[in-house]
Amino acid sequence: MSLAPLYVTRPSLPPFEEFEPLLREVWASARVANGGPFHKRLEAELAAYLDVPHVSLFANGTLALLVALRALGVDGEVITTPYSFVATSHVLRWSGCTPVFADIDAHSFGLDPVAVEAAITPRTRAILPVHVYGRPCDTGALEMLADARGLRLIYDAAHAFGVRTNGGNLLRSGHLSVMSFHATKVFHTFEGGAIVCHDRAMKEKVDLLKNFGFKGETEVIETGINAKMNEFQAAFGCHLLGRIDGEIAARAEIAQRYREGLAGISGVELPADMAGVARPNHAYFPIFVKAAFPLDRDGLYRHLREHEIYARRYFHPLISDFSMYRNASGAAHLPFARAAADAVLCLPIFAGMTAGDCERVVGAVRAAAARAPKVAASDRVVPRAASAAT
Ligand code: T4K
Repeated sequence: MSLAPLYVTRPSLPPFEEFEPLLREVWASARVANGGPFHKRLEAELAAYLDVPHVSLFANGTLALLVALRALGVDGEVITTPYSFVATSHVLRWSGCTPVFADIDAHSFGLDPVAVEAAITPRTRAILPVHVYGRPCDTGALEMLADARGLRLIYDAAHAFGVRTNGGNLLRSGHLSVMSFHATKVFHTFEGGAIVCHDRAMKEKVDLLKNFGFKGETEVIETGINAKMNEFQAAFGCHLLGRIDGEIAARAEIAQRYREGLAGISGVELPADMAGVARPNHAYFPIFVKAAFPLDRDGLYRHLREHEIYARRYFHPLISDFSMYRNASGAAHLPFARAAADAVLCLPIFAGMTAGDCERVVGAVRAAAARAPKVAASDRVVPRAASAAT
């Protein structure tokens, strides 16, 4: 009997009939783009939900990052992480900036402030860290560093929707935070993104930049771009936002089942909970496959695929290993990032996953764990040293 494929994630899509009235409302209004009523409503509702002063919606997170850099006038060198989705570095190159890689710390998987400080040169203008998997970076240390050295601090918060911390709001750190609302994210608008702004002046600037730089009907005052979210996406966002706490709670249940099911497997490490996080968002469920496991990480990845379980190696290869970044400053020495990239496997997690799905994944990992060390997987096992980057 063939099993249904189990993907690393599935977008939350509430029953279509529930969304249909909003869809009809947009259709009937004939206001489908350029800051219509749902766009305004979602910005306001997100600002309230996330407890931030202002939110500006975008067509996707990548464009939002580009606009954030432009809004802060960032040029020169920008210190960033190699352990992320490639968009984090690409936006720097698209903006004419020079990415400089610094290592991550092995707990948060975010930029290590000590490594960042060591990478600062007279040409450094900004720091672009990522809250990987929704795990907060050391925002206090990064903020102190940025302040002391007069640097812009822009957070790639693509994974951080709905994370609640004890004291202080993650999205209020730094100069700007940028979110992704891609279908693979905890909260999504199919494609989409947002910039969190701390004051009205910045919100106005960002709004202007995402709309070609128009101020009013006939004046253009910035070299803007078209990065606006449309009304269908915004309407869907309003709908999903009403259910988001339930979605995150469902993910928390899956995460707990995984933790119980995977406990005690030699060679499978789970990241420790982060102190100071009152509510994680369970955006991803990374495990780290270490030497004590009978298969290497790629062996387990393939073993799961044979069982129609499509785990993903987020983030392998490191961005600094892609050909266009290999010669970037800092790319040669990133030991913690490399160790994480070589061992990580993100297991399926999404709100619609059942307990049975979870058992299926745990069962497949346990079956692999029961194999004789480095033998049973025969020719499917790539020896550790020869593991191919894919
Ligand atoms: N910064 C960070 C740290 C990011 O992670 C990202 C995006 C960005 C910036 C840029 O934000 P955006 O411009 O994308 O808003 C995915 C996403 O495309 C990407 O948004 C995300 N990060 C990245 C981590 O993952 P892929 O190439 O791995 O996605 P894909 O198409 O292989 O999808 C993964 C699985 O999800 C599929 O196997 C099946 C499932 N899926 C996916 C889609 C799109 C569905 O079931 N339905 C769907 O519609 O990049």
